[in-house]
Amino acid sequence: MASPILEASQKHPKPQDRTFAYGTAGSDPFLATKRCWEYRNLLDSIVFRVGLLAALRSQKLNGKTIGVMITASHNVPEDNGVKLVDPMGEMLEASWEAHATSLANAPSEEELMARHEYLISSLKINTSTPAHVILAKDTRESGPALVAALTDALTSVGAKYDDYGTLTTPQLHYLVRCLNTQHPPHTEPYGEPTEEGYYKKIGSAYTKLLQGKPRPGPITVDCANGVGAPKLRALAEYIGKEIFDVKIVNDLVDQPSKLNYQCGADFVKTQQRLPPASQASPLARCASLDGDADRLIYYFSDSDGIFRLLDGDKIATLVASFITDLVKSAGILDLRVGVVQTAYANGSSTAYITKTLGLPVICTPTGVKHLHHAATKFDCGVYFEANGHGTVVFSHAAHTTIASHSPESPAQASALENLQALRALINEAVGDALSDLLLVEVILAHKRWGPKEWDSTYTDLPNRLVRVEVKDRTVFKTTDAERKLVEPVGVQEKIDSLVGKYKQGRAFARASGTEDAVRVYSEAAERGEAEELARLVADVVVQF
Ligand code: 16G
Ligand code: MG
Repeated sequence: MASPILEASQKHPKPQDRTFAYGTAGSDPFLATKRCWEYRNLLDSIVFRVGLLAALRSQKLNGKTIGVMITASHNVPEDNGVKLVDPMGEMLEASWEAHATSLANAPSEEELMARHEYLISSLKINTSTPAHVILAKDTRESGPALVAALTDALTSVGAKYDDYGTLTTPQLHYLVRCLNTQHPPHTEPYGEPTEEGYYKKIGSAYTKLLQGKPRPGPITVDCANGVGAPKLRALAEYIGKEIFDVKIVNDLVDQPSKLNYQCGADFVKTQQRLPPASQASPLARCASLDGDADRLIYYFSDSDGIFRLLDGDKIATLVASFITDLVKSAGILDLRVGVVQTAYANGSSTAYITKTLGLPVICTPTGVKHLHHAATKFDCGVYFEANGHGTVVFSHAAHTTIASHSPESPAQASALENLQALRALINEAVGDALSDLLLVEVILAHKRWGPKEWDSTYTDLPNRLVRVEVKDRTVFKTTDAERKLVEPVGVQEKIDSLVGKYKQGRAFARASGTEDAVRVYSEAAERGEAEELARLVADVVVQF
């Protein structure tokens, strides 16, 4: 009798002549994102095979719950992709990315069976351990068919699964962590493992943190016509309009072709302008989420109607300064607060963190998993990519201190209570646009700042990002957190000599992890110079 896995996998054949990679170049943990007209061919087999891997991962970890999210984030509506979530709500352990790639690329069903067997034996997996997987998808049209491929795989290996329907990516991360931390004393419970529990946890923390503070004025949030729209609405209903007066724009989830179209965090960050639907008055706070609500960008129009972006760097500095103040005010002396950034962080933000806030900064390669990992080196590690993905992670020592510190004055007691509520508000598992939105709103209320005061903490250096098409991007090899090229030999010297000609000049080139191109970033004291520098570096890069 044919094995159930073999039978099921025959319904999801891999297209020949394609090679897939999980977590390429340390960037997106999408196995592949592809156009709709061919998605059935491309992603169907991948998602099926990711299902097999998710079950193995759960079994390897003694039946812990693993998450699978079907989404292509900020990408065009026709794309789709898949991400795996590890038990504490973090991204799949790096060493397993190769296993995902191996299964996804098995050229035939027989080879797939062989590779599956090989993983079982080499990883010493006990296949009689019950596997548990939870899954969700964003609002894309291709989602339901991909969920069917996934559940076919899970059924074929006898894994138990729960389909949570449509969720934001961070909500799925939250649920995975809740489900795996339900049994104290060995783990600290993260929250109630339901969507409602998510709103309750962050909504009540927000309400608590706003007690006695000025009521934040209205905020306009562009939800990229994606899953963030209904979920933000549910959260806002839970909190109540008196203290969370949110106007939701770009919420057309029933029109899938509108997803991320002329809206969303990526649009605003790259175009540096308001999404057409967000017509807010001067100095009014606006924010944008991306298609799966794990990125957040703020912005506003100043009194002259000029667009001002408050990106991930501005969010990181705001959060780091607030936490530092709270820790001090609570009378806690021994918690190390630090910030993690990538090479894309504006030089002014890095200078502000080190010189004005007096905090350490770590720079890592692009890709959330690198930042997250580095942030765990601090007691309170604040990490954000300039594109708006980020959160704060607290060490075990920080948890214990915040939970058990004895305040010596009413002021210390109140700061400590705020720190405790802040921990509930922050989704430590992963960058979460909804939780980050509430976090920023709380901090602005505490500081009694509008967007203008926030913006004026430091001035971004003019910068430019260009995408350069090259023959083979894999020849570009970097070091020093992607800030320097080691190959092709000699290119870095050329970049250095160009950079040296500009006041406050800085530039780097790195191969994209998600697109077939090299990205060039530049900064300089004047806008025209930053643009010229980017162009000249691009001219060097394009020759390869
Ligand atoms: C992905 C990454 C993001 C990174 C971007 C860089 C995750 C969840 N997302 O979107 O962090 O900034 O890729 O793309 O890791 P690039 O390599 O094409 O420049
Ligand atoms: Mg995203």
